[in-house]
This record gives sequence, structure tokens and C-alpha cells, in this order.
Amino acid sequence: MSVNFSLEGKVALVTGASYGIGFAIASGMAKAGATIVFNDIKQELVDKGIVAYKEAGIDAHGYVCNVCDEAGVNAMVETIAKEVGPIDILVNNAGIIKRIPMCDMTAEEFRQVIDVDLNAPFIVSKAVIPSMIERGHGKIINICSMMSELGRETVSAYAAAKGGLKMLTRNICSEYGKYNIQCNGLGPGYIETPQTAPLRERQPDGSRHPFDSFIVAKTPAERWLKPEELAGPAVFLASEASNAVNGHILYVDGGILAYIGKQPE
Ligand code: NAP
Ligand code: GCO
Repeated sequence: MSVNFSLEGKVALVTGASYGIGFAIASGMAKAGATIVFNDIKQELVDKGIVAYKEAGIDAHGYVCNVCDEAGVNAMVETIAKEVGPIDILVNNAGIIKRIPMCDMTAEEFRQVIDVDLNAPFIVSKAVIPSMIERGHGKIINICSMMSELGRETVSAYAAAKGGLKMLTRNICSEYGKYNIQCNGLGPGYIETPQTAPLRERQPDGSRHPFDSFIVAKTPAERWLKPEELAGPAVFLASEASNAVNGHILYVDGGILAYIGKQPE
């Protein structure tokens, strides 16, 4: 029995993929044969993303769309179907974080994080599922987090969203698995991207950021992970090789969730 990791002939939409984790996942999917479609809020970032994909040898299709805007998302999905083809693979990657102590966070700030990190995956998934049902197959990959399982100071909204995203993943699996739609989560550990750059900034005296040292001590590999290390697991979840995997959160964390942490010397 051949195991099919190929994404040839598939159209993959990766949201918020001008750079960062989304860009790395989309690039990996392109190497596996997928046609890449991505969106970003700003035209300038979409343009930069298209250049970056081209430099990587990928002819990606870019669209300006705020994933929180249901009408805009529905219009984008329709346009993609006409201009590129119906979406076979959706990666709900777009996300934000606000690192604010909960009691200092306004309800509006909390809502903004929930809107992008949880409501938007609902909106975009809802936009693509009908076509997946019609065509008898579909793959949805929700980008979860260590905060789908763990909390920490200052990330209450983000953890609530990512915990909810884990359960949205399981519910899409439950409700649409009968249509041969697989919905799984990918849970990155701590990845070197712009989103975590503030946690890795050198201190004024040139020493490592305390959080940087903390994460290195919490990761068995004793390092931050690279965005490119998420591509293989994403291709697996997007391919026919994972057709029997559904409602699963695949943690790509270097072992953080398995490890109590390095004993301080
Ligand atoms: P990032 O560098 O901040 O990139 C996030 C991307 O999402 C950007 O392209 C951003 O576009 C886009 N975006 C944000 N809000 C959007 C909206 N409303 N509509 C459309 N696009 C939007 O983040 P990242 O580190 O690559 O993270 C990507 C995903 O992985 C997120 O869901 C994050 O929560 C998750 N994650 C990250 C890590 C990590 O350690 N980095 C670990 C676990 C999970 P703009 O630049 O225009 O805002
Ligand atoms: C933080 C980080 C994390 C990562 C990621 C970990 O402030 O703790 O931003 O939340 O983004 O989600 O998996």
C-alpha cells in the first residue's frame, strides 16, 4: 500500500501567510505539490508575500482580506474558487496575541484576540466546508498552541482562544467527518517568528531575555524551533496519508508538553 503525502492538484488556502509560520507551512505544502493561496490584511504585505513566495520558486495567489470580516471572507473564498479553484486544504493560521495581565486588559482587547484567533477560524471554516462536502473531501488544519493546553501570565485571551480552537477542531471533526473532511490542529511550541520576537530580544546588557532562557530550559532540545519545522507535520495533515486522523491536535513543540523543565544549575 503506497502512503500518499502528495498534495498535487490540491488548492491550499493558508490565512495570514505573508510571513512567519503561515509562510513556512505554505512553502512546505507547495513543495508537496499544492497550489498556494494566502491572504493578509494589508495589500503591501500581500505584495511582499507574493515576492517572497516567488523568490522561493512558488507562484502563490495573494488576496487582501481580514479573516474577521465574514462577508469579506465569503467573497474571497468565492473569488478563489473562480480564479484558482475550490479550496481543498484550509490552514487557519492568521492570529494575534496581546500580552497584558488579565486585570489590566480591557474587554475590547480580549474580544480582539478572540475575534482573530477563534471567531475567524469559525468564519473561514464555515466558508469552505460546503464546497468540501460537495466534492467529497477536505482538510482543515487549525494552528493551535502550547496555550491550547497550558496557561501563563499575560496571555489570558490568547489561551482562551487557542483552547477554544482545540475544541472547535474536535467539533468540526465530529460534525463533518462523515463527509470525508478531516479537521486537525497543529500545536507549535515556541517558534522564532515576529510574534515571539519580543520574548527573545537581547537585554540592554547583552544578556538573553529571561523568557528566552526560560523556554530553552522548558524545551528538551534546548532551543527555539524554526517555522520550517512545522512544514512536514502540516503536509502530513493536509495529505491523504492522514485521512484516518481526525480531531487530533498534533503538537510540534520539541517535547515541551512532555517535559517538566531543566533543573536550574
Ligand atoms: P505572526 O508572525 O504575528 O504572523 C501572523 C500573521 O497573521 C501575519 O501575517 C498577520 O498579518 C496575520 N493576521 C493577523 N491578523 C489577521 C487578520 N485579522 N486577517 C488576516 N491576517 C491576519 O505570527 P506567527 O508566529 O507566524 O503565528 C502564526 C500562527 O501560529 C498564529 O495563529 C499564532 O497564534 C500561532 N502560533 C505561533 C507560535 C509561535 O511561537 N510563533 C506558537 C504557537 C502558535 P499582519 O502582519 O498584517 O498583522
Ligand atoms: C507567549 C508566546 C506563545 C506562543 C505560542 C506557544 O507569549 O507565550 O507568544 O503563546 O506564541 O502560542 O505555543
